[in-house]
Amino acid sequence: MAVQTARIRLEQPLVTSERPREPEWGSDVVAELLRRLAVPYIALNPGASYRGLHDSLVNYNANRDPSLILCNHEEVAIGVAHGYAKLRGRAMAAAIHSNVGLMHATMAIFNAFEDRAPMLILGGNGPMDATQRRPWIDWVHTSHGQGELVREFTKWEHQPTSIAATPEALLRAWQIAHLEPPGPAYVDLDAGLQESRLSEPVAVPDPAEFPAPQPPAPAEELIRHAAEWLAQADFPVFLPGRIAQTRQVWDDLRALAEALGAAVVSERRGNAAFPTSHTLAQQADVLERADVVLALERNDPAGTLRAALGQGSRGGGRSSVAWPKLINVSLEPMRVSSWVADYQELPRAGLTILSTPDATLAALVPAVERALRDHPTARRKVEQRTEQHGRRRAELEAGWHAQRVRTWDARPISYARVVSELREALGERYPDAVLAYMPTAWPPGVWDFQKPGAYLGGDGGAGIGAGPPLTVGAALGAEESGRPVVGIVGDGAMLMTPTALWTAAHHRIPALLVVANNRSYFNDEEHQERVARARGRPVENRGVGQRIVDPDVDFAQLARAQGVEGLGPVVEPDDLAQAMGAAVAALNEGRPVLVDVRVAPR
Ligand SMILES: Cc1ncc(C[n+]2csc(CCOP(=O)(O)OP(=O)(O)O)c2C)c(N)n1
Ligand SMILES: [Mg+2]
Repeated sequence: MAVQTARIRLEQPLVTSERPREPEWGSDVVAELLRRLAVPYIALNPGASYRGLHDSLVNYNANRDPSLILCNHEEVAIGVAHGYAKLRGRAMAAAIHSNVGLMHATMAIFNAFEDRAPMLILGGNGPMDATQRRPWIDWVHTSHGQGELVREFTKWEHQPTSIAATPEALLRAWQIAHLEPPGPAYVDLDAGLQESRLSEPVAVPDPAEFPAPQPPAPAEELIRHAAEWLAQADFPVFLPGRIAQTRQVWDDLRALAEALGAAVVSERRGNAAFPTSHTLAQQADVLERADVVLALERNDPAGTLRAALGQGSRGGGRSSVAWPKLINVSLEPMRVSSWVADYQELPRAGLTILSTPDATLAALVPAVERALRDHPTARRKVEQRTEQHGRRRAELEAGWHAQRVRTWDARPISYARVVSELREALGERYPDAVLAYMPTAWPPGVWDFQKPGAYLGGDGGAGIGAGPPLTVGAALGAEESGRPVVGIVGDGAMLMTPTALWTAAHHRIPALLVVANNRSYFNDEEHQERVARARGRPVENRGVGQRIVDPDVDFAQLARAQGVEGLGPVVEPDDLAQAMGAAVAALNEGRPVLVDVRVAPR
C-alpha cells in the first residue's frame, strides 16, 4: 500500500542570516534556551506582546527548535501542544499573546492541566516599564500578575524581571512541566525585556548540566505488602488510568494480570495500557466481586468503585458489597489543588504507593511471581479465574457482535458501524493507528487497542472543543513514527475549534477527523431528560436549546473552506465504506481530511 511519509510543512524564512555567535537581544536568550532544550514546536497566534520573541524564533533560530505552528485561536494552539504531549509524553511550547490571548487559552490550559500533559507556555506582557509603552494598546495589554489568570491550573507560573534571570526560569518551567505528575507551566515574558538590546553577554545554561528530578521509586516494603495482597486475593481487579506509553509498561501490566488471572478494567479518560481484546479485559461490573483492587494513576478510584458497587454518589448509601482492599498507586497526593476539586473522593486505600505505575509494575511483577511460587492453592485459583474471565469475555463479545449486527443498517448511522468502517478502510494500517479522541458513546468490541499509543485518553478537563486540536497535535507528534492518527469528535466540539483544520492544512499535518454528527449537544439533552423525568415534566422538550439544526452545519464545507478535504454528510449507512475509503486514501497521501457522518446519538 502506498503510504506517503508525512512531511509536516514548516515555513522557511525568506531571507536566512547566520545566527550571531551570541544572543544580541533579550528575546534571543529565550530562543537560545529553547534551542538548547530541543523544543520541537511552538504553537502560536501572533501578538505584539511577544514580537521580540517572534523575531528571535524566526531570525535568530531560523524557525527551527522550535518551529512555529500557526493557529487561529489560542485554544487551538494549546490544544495542539496538548495533543502532541499526549502522543509523545514530552512537551512542546505555545506562545500566547498578552492578557487577551491568555484569556482565549484558559480552557485549553485547564484541560491540559487536568490531563497531566506537560507543556511550556510562553506569555507576553507589558512593557512593564510604563515609560516604554506605546499609547493605549500597550497599556491595555499590560497586566500585573498576568499569570494569576492561570495560576490555579498551571504547575508553575512566573514572570522573570530581568533577562539574566530568564533562562533559569525557563529551564525550571521545563523541568516542572515534565516532573510527574506533569502539566503546563507558564512563563510570562516582559515585552520591554524581550526587546532590550543586551549590553553584556547573558549566560545561557546547558540543560544537560541540570538533570531533571525523577519521581520516587516505590517503597520496597509496600511492594512486598501489595504483592502478598495480590497473590492471596480471591478476585483481583486492576484499574489502569494514565500510564506511560511504553512497550515495557504494557508488557509488565500484561505479565502481572496474567500471573494473577486479574481482570483489567480500562477507562476512557486514561490512555490505553492493556490490550482491549485480551481475555482479562473486562467491564466494570467485575468490581462487584473484587476483594483486591490495584489502581494505577486512575482518575477517581474511589468514585469508580463506589459507582460499580452501587453505593451511590453522595456517601450515604451503603451497599451489602464489601469495599475491597485498595492499592492506590498514584503521585496525585503530591499535587493537590485548593481551587479545583480534582483530587476526587479521598480513596479508602489500604495501601498507597507514591510512585509511578511504570516503576511500581516493574517492581510488582517479580514480587508477585515470587509470592505465587510458594502458594500452589493461589496458583490454582489463578487458573480458575482465568477460565471464568474467558467465559465472561465470550459472552461479552457475543453481545457486542449481536449489537453490531442489530444496528448495522440503522439510520441515523450507529457508532459501531462508523468505527467498523473506519477500521476496515485503514486496512493494514489499523494496528498502528492512534485514536486521538473518542466520543462518549464508544462502541465496545469494534476497535481494539493493542499497543502503546493506540488510544491517547480523554481531554482531561471535559472542556468541549478539545477533540479537533488534540487530534491535530497528536498527528504532529506522529510524524516520525508515521502512524495514522484519527479523532472522532462531536459536532458541537467541532464547531468550537474548527480552525484546528486550517492549522492541519497549512502545515500539511495528516489527521483524519470524523465528525460524529448527531446535530445536537446531545450529552446535555440527556441531562435535560433526566431533570424532566425527576420533575415529572415533558421529556419531549429535552432538545430545546440543544439541537444544532436549522440550519444544518455543512462540516465538509467547513473543512474545504480551510483547505482540508471534506467528505459527507454521510447519511446512508451503505455510503460509509466509500467515504471512509476516500478519507483513508487522503490520509495515506499525507493530507488532512474530515468526514461528516450523521450518527444516532447513542
Ligand atoms: C466548554 C464547555 N462548554 C459546555 C460544556 C457542556 N457540554 C458537555 S458535553 C456537551 C455536548 C457536546 O456536544 P457534541 O460535541 O456534539 O457531543 P455529543 O454530546 O452530541 O455527542 C456540552 C455542551 C462543556 N463540557 N464544556
Ligand atoms: Mg453532538
